[in-house]
Amino acid sequence: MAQHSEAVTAKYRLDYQAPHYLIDTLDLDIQLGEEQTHITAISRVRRNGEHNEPLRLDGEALILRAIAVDGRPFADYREVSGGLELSNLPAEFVLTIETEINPAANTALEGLYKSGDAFCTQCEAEGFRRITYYLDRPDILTRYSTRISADKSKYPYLLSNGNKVASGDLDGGRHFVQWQDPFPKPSYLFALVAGDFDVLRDTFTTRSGRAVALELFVDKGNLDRAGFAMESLKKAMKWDEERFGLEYDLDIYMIVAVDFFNMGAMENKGLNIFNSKFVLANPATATDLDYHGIERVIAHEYFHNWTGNRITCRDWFQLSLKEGLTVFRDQEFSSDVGSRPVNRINNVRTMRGPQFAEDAGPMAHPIRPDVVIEMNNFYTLTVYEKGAEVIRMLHTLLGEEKFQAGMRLYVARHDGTAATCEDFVAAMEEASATDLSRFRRWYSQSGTPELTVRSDYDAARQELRLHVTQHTPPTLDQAEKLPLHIPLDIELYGADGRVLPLIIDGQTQHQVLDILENEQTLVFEQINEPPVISLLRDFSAPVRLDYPYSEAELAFLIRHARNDFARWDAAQILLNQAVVTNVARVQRNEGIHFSPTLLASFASVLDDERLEPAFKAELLTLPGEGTLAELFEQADIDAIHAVRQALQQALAEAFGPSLTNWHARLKAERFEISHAAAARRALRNVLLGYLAARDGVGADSLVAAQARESDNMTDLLAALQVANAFLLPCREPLLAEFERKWGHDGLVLDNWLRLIGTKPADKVLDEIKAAMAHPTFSIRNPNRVRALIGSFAASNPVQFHAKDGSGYRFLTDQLIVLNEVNPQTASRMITPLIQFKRLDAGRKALIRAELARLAALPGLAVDLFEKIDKALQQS
Ligand code: B3K
Ligand code: ZN
Repeated sequence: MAQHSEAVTAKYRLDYQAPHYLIDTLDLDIQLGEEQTHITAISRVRRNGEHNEPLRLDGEALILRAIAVDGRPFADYREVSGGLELSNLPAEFVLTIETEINPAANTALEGLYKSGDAFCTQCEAEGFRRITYYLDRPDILTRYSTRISADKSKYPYLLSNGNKVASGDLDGGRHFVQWQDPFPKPSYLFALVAGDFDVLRDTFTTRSGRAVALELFVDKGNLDRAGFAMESLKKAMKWDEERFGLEYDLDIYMIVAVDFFNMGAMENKGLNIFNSKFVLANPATATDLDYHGIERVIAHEYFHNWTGNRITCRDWFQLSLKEGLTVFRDQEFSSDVGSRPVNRINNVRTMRGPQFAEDAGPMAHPIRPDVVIEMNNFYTLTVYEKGAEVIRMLHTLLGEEKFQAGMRLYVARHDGTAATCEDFVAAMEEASATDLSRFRRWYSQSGTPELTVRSDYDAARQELRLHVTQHTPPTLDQAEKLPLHIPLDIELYGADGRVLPLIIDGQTQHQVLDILENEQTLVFEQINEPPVISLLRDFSAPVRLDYPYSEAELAFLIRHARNDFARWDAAQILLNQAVVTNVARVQRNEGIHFSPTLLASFASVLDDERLEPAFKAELLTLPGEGTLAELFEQADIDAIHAVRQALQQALAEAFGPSLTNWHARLKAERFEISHAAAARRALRNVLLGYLAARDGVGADSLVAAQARESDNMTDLLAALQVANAFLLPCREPLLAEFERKWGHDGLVLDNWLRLIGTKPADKVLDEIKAAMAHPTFSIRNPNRVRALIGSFAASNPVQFHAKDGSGYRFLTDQLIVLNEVNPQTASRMITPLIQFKRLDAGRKALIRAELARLAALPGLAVDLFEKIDKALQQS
């Protein structure tokens, strides 16, 4: 996170060069002090090949104290921008570098910093260079030995990667611990933690019979919130053995929860560091969604031990090699241990909402980017979520068995190395004997493809012809687009709901068809009635689908499709069509109107006794306003909001007495953590929203009662969300009660901050500013900032996009502060200001003025510079 005043340099994927030097071992001696931490780094360095190149080490915000080569002071170096350059070195040597840093002043939360009373690190992507001068790139694999010393009473636990090999007391009330990591690793996986914690201990026995010690470190007093994370870890370890045949490799696995963290968690070898949000939970403090997040993130970081740590990335352009694959793995885990359709639906929601918006916006990039200024800007929905969709397409094309054969080949070939995306695809291709040449374009092409399908049924020939065209609109980073290999999963239904066989050229087809060209016609034979077509089942490719479904066909699919996802998807299309039609009506000053087919379809969903409650809850959850905005070339924020509200009310009325009956049938039971119990809560809380939509005043006492009588955070928060969304009279007293009870607890208070940030009312900025003065709020804590300011910008569209520009101005003011405090958090929060393509001219002009204000900041961080620069290039 260099400042922009230091030259901004873009790096290009194709410029990759093997390192000039290699580092075999690194011995670190870290003497911790809040304002002065002293680091001695001793590395065994080896020249890589024959050359006379200098050794260029990365370093940022370091004070250099001494350099020695082979034990003698070394003078042949110079400080260059972003590091040190050492010349005239022998072919092999021992390099000793002493540096000093100030962890207490590090509010960027990158490198070594203080989180509350503890020290911790975050080195991915390029944070290690803020600890010592080093070859801070992922293809330098080194054996680490780390000696940490600190005040013993304040920091009784001193942790690092690998195994503890020595410890002891020192003079002056200090002590030390020495760690040895047997696995060579890149610097981004280095970790250190020092502090006083409560520890939850357990063990896991691997399938080959090795006992692994599991240790979970939490702030004192939080042990009662650690159990679920530990159970999730053991579940993930077992699942990875069973489904992927991958076993843990060290004798100890540690997780530390900290309050100040820029993202979710970090997979450092043997010592994961977690945002406490993804560890701490008990029924009184965490919602079902929080529990799900913990299970998922704990698993994700664990899965990185193989896909990320044992096999890492050659360079950062290959980030999706570990992230896309690991997200795919965590999605499969969640689906195997929970509901597959519900997980798929939520992953697809992320794709169609924020990922499609990113892919259409100024930061559009392929899952393997070609050019990067600030690497931290590329931990994106595209690299992670679309990256996982690309892996999923491989899985769909090859099937589980061949996919796993590909995984085995990939691991066998690349274990212990830094690999590329191409290495992964090549292993999949070879192990499955499948031609993936065109498929590879998913790695190099950005933007969301549009798949247009038109059908014609020929009764005389008993043929159904599907005309399929694909087209990827140009993106800011790439004008020309090529046809991709798109797996299209389809099913055909007869009028009675029967599945019709797919026969092409006399051959029965598998239901996943290969679309490879810009235009293709598929001819299905022996079709003796005009069928209903279920297209892109399970979202078999990350594309936008254009097919002119009639309402009757969609109603049919909601009822008859065999696949739950397809039923949900048909319901979404039906809703989307209604929203698009009605937004146009509002713009023509005509009344909003929903068709009887739509209303009846949803009414029968509610009444359907066979539907799983969790799935029913998803079917009845309306798409968010951000996702709806993606349906329009130009999105009318206010009209979309009005139509969505009217839709919820119309559905609530269409449900008739069933709504109250179902709500009553699902009445609250004693809290239990299980998927079945969470499903009932989810459905009941969706219905509570409809009850408020139908009759706000009437629902007020029901909502207040639920809030006051609930024995768990899920039901309490659901009631508060309804009170907030419909501005019910009980909103104010309930929020005040919540603050009185939880005001001291940042993680729980985040829910309160989010309610304020998303309050759909004109004076919301006053309330947000008041909340910023709450003693538990701190601009230095990314969780607090995201909960209050981030939720306003991302999830309060009408207020954020207020026509007077007040929302834009407020966010910009906060970004100016965050630019100094924490550029990574600033850069994540700027998203709603740079994705303005779908807005009207007036709002665009207001946003441009704010971006210009930011661009002119002295000391603008490169993180923000990169995004603003691109945003201003949009038309
Ligand atoms: N690998 C980390 C993310 C690091 C982000 C650096 N800005 C967490 C994860 O994806 O598992
Ligand atoms: Zn990850």
